[in-house]
Amino acid sequence: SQCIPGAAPTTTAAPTTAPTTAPTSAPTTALPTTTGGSAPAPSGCPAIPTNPTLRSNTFLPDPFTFFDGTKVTTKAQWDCRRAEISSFLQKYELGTLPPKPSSVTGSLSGNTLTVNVSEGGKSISFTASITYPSGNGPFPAIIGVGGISIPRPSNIAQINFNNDDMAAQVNSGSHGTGKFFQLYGTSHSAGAMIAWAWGISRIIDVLETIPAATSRIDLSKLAVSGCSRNGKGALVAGAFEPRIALTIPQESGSGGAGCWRISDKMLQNGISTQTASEIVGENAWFSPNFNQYVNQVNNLPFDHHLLAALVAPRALLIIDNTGIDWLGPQSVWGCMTTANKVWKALGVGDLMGVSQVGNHNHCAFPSNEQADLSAFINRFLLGQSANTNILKTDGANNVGFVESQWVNWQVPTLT
Ligand code: MCU
Repeated sequence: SQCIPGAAPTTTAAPTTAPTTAPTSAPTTALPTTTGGSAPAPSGCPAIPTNPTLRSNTFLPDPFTFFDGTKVTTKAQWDCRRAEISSFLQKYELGTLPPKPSSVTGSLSGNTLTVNVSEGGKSISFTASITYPSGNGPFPAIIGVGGISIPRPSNIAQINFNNDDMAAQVNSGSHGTGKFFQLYGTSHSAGAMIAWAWGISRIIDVLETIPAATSRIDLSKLAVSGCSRNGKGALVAGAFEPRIALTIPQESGSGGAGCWRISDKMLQNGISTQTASEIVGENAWFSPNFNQYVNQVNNLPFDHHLLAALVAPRALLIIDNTGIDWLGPQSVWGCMTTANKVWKALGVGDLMGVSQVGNHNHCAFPSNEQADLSAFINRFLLGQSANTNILKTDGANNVGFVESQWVNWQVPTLT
């Protein structure tokens, strides 16, 4: 099955269309439409380079230095740097996240939320089913990307987002298939994951039009989760949708909580793990634009520690599995503990956690991660106090991540 990691496809049909000439530098101009549909760059930010000359960096790129070399020393500058990272992730890897369309309407009937979107003379509709606790609420809710594989606390609602309906993920030929592409055209740059993030944002748009007494959903207490491929999607949704308070990607592996650079190194070291080069031949999660970078990931001006960092200062809990090489546990541990440095710099290190344990099947939530999950849910969805200072792996001795080989920058205290 394509959902059993470890069984790497025998053909790795990664396009090898690396540019034959170095990209040329271009004047810098602001790029408001690619800084993230619902999180545009604050005013006063330096212009984001639209076509920067990429340069090789074998380290995980410094979160605290703009592409032009300017250091990030304040929280306000981080908001600008965040917009730059968002722009680069869209441009090189995920595809463009369209802004909120001109018309988004909908309604709730029973447990079914209907979303109607029109843009540029085209329209789509889709539905999401909601599972409610008993009672009147309003309840916190977990948006499930294709469902969830974490236990749902009985006092929390679940909003089921049918991500495959929005953008298909059957194989690498799925690009252009799904409702997102009916609206924006089959040649839109979006990979499936950014299209899913767009769809989740539209669900929240519609819920915002319904009084909480009717929707029974507390929109200040939204989480997103999903496992494996859908965990990759949960991370992207949390990164690009600031109305989500808590992001919980589960066993998302390479392309999610793993860093491309570290996964490449793992494969070079003989570990059978998924890399960028493999992943674009397997599925349509990324923009077709990404294909030209998968064999030169050191040239990317980001890695996935910076995808995760887009969630900051909101809460993020990485649920992971040390037992499956294909997921890249070393990559995930190194990538996400590095991401945590951004929360630390913002003075909120305990809003981002990692819980990584093995000895369980893929997407089978193990009971020895329950306390970590409950701490994050209790604090960020239920408003209780809980210790969320959690960076733990049961692979500490074999995980093999040597920070000095990956991090060549300092962590400032942003003022
Ligand atoms: C971890 O997510 C994926 C992985 O990227 C794929 O290579 C594998 O085929 O399937 C995993 C998955 O989604 O399993 C359900």
